[in-house]
Amino acid sequence: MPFSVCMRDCYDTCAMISELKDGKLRVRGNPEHPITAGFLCPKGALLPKWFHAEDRLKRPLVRTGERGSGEFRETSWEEAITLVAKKLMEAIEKYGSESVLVYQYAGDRGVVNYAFPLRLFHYLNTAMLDYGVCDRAGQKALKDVYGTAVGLDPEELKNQKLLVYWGINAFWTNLHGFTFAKKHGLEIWTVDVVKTETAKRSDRFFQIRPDTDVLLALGAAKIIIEEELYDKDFVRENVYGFEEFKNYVKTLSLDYVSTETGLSVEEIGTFAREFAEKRGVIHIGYGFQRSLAGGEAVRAISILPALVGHRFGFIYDMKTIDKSYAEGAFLRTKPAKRIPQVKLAEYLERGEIKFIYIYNSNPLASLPNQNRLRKALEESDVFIVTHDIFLTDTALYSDVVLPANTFFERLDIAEGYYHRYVALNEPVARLYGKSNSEVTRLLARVLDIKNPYLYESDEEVIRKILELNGLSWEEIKAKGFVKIPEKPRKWETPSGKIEFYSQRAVERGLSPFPEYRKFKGNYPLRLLTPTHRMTITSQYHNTHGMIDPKLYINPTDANERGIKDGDTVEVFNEYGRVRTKAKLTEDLPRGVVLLYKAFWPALLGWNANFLTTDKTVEEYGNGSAYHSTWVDVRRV
Ligand SMILES: Nc1nc2c(c(=O)[nH]1)N[C@H]1C(S)=C(S)[C@@H](COP(=O)(O)OP(=O)(O)OC[C@H]3O[C@@H](n4cnc5c(=O)[nH]c(N)nc54)[C@H](O)[C@@H]3O)O[C@H]1N2
Ligand SMILES: Nc1nc2c(c(=O)[nH]1)N[C@H]1C(S)=C(S)[C@@H](COP(=O)(O)OP(=O)(O)OC[C@H]3O[C@@H](n4cnc5c(=O)[nH]c(N)nc54)[C@H](O)[C@@H]3O)O[C@H]1N2
Ligand SMILES: [Mo]
Repeated sequence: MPFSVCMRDCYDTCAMISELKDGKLRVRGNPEHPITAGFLCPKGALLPKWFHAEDRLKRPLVRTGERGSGEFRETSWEEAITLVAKKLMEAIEKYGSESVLVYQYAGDRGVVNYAFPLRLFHYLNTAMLDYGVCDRAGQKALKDVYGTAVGLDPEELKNQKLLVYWGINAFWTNLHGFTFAKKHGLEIWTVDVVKTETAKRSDRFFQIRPDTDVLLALGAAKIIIEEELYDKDFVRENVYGFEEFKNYVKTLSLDYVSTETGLSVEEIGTFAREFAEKRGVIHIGYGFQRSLAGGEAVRAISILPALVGHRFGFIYDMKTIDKSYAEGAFLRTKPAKRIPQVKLAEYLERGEIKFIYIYNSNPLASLPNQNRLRKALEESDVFIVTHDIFLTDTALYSDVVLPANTFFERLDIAEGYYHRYVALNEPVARLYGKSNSEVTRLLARVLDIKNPYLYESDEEVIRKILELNGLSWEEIKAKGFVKIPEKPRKWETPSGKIEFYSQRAVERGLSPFPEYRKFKGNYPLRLLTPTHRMTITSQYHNTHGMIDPKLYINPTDANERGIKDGDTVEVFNEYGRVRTKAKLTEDLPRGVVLLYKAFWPALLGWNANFLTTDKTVEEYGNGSAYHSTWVDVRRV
């Protein structure tokens, strides 16, 4: 039976075994996989529903009505590709190659499927995307301190006592990691603003105010240092700037930390002392670093495991294989113009983009400040091509829509961002559409490009990637997955040590030590828009249908506004307004409201991103700041 890999943008990237029985797809987890361990999450179990969905796109579409009206005519692949090629060349001839942008992201984690189309755009020297929606600020922050965002191999958790989930709702977003930690008897703590399902299943929960993570981390570091609970030998040998850091936290008042975080001095003390005693490791989430305070917070948090003697005592992003061959940047003859992902609207407004090719992504659901983005698209003369499995909001705004197939219909490999395995994905059956690499080859042919790199087969690319990374094709064919071996590594910082005093941060004009900064919006309530249990960003809304569009609000905030459970409310700010039903809950502190992220506006009439800010964390690589959004709510 074919091996499959769940290719969603998810920590776990589950190894599966699939079969087609009486024309129906069946999937189950591959029991041999050490982390994903033969069981699927509630979304993964419904993958056959997604695969067989009736609303899958079957034929290419060409727009006939106003942009966004949803009026299209069906056409042949030949006509669609010829039109795309013609418009692409027109844009290049008239406005230059940098007027063309390829916009792709997280829809599918297959190495070939994700990267191969980029070869064409590199070959044409087009503008490329500078990814910033997801984990950018944390990536940069960890590079500042450790020189890498690749931390602890989670299998090492077997030898640990305490795991802190800091700003991650692992029970929903990293179920196999959560189960693995529980199975190996680790004590689990959660630090979050919201009493999440992970918090409810943890041994301790530290509920803190938004943006104050940096203070909790610095306060805990102060106690660990001043009570001499840290690993002195390790720190002496391996830390750069310890004495300066010690002086920096000396001036910090724990009463101030307590007032700001909302935790008592006693709780902060418990955190620090038990963390040191149990030599804790920290899984640093992605959610909370998508805020203006996110980069500084990750920098501060990452110091704690080093204080207690861990070389890489954090988990963040395990992406470890080199995939650059698949992407083929070597085909360029000019350095790439990079467009910050969250600033797409700004570039459209300035008329810098005339042709945009979108695949693996649904920016008209997932990008912030949708009102601005949609207006920019409506008012610009950009030609939009979207390659997707479904008629998403982004597809609805396109000039040409190309049907994609699913990962059950092609060969690929994928790695996770939580564990150190690469898994094989074999085709099970073919229903509709074409893969991302197939469309690339078609386009290259119509454009009459002769370069052989644009015609390599999926298997050739996969074999080459495995070879370049020292991994075996035979082993992956036999078992369905291979482990990426861990080599001994040093910290890739300017000093070669763990930098409590960060030289890279200083170079970017930041303080050498993480700083607490207060942010204030124009409205009284902080809006958080985290992940939902049954979707992956916008995916599965249309197929699984199990979404939750309610506005969650603390009862006191609700009472002050005369809002009762189930009332219809309007949520509004400077970016937009949306209407939905209110749900009162003590799981949220006062001053914080919550909407789950990025459902399909085309199905719901709105989503959270009609309210979110498109500001970026500039000093941390233009990372997104979705969570730095403020709103007010009124009953209607
Ligand atoms: N408010 C708010 N918004 C957020 C976030 C948040 O925390 N709050 N989180 C952000 C984060 S972390 C991320 S990563 C982004 C993700 O945002 P996106 O990159 O837009 O991700 P998805 O919504 O998963 O959309 C992926 C699309 O790819 C399509 N697709 C799947 N497989 C294939 C394939 O094989 N080929 C092709 N051509 N298409 C395919 C799917 O049908 C889907 O429409 O969203 C961000 N948006
Ligand atoms: N079920 C499901 N799984 C997913 C996804 C999905 O959409 N659904 N998306 C995938 C993607 S693209 C990503 S990037 C990952 C994200 O995975 P997670 O990191 O788990 O992402 P989030 O749910 O966005 O945020 C985690 C937590 O951060 C908290 N938070 C917000 N602000 C603060 C703060 O100031 N301080 C602290 N300490 N906490 C704060 C939120 O309350 C939330 O519980 O998940 C992946 N897995
Ligand atoms: Mo993400």
